[in-house]
Amino acid sequence: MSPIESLRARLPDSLYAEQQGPVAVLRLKRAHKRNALNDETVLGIEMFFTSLPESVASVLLCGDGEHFSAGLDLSELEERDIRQGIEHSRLWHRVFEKIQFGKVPVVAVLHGAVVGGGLELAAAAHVRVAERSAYYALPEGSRGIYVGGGGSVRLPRLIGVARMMDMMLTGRTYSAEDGQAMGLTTYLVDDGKGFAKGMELAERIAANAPLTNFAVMQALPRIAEMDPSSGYAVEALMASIAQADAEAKARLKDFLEKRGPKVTRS
Ligand code: 1HE
Repeated sequence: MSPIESLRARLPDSLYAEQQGPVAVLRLKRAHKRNALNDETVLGIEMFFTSLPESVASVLLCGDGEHFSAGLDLSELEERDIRQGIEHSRLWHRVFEKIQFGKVPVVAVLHGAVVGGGLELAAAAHVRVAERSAYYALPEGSRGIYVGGGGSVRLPRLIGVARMMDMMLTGRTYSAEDGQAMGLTTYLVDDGKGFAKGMELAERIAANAPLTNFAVMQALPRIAEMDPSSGYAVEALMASIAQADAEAKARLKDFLEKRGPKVTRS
């Protein structure tokens, strides 16, 4: 059994993992419940991101069926008291941190409903691709609850406090085009084309020097939160560590000896 097959065997039925070259694909596979995220699925996501085979250099996250994810499984919400509610939210924080600050970059392909906890999950990825069918909402307000999967932290950094406030207070839905215009996604493709685009990007990411991917994932978001003078200091350290790596030296040599790729227009 290959490493990805043995990982797949440990995942719940609501998730499916496969590997294409250096890219591991994690598919939400609970379309009959619109990929709603129950505890079993959230724990499975954690297992996936903490057990990635060594040969994996990037991840593609996508969903089966008509929708990326309907968010929190509302049928599990009823019985929780305050303490259990806090623990549940902290569980999501722990798991989504393992996506954002895990081992490899994650490309999320979004389509259909990307709502509530589904949008929070998407926000933990590093690159987001939307198909035109995608739409975004935070229906927590209308359900009498509040985001609990890190949405208050990640979403304002992506779309701003004002937009998130509007979404939560008025139930506003944003279209795929809106999401693209506001920077929530950085690629917008026709329906049915998201997986191929996401795979192309994930393969490109996987071909980067591992230390560069580390720096972009781990240092960039932290530097962006620092005061500028601390940020410059950490950036200088990160830059010097990255450039001292043998992989960087080999790539620079390739370019200088006319073997490396040139930057091209898209
Ligand atoms: C669900 C869920 C769910 C669907 N939990 N079971 N999220 C929401 O408030 C979104 C709720 N869902 C919807 O608004 C709609 O289902 C969709 C727009 C996503 C899709 O509509 P549609 O017509 O394709 O599907 P459906 O008929 O509404 O649902 C199909 C089944 O999925 C149905 O179950 P069935 O047994 O009757 O077939 C639905 O009950 C089930 N289903 N969504 C449980 N979310 C860490 S805090 C995060 C807080 C949140 O995420 S709050 C936002 C929750």
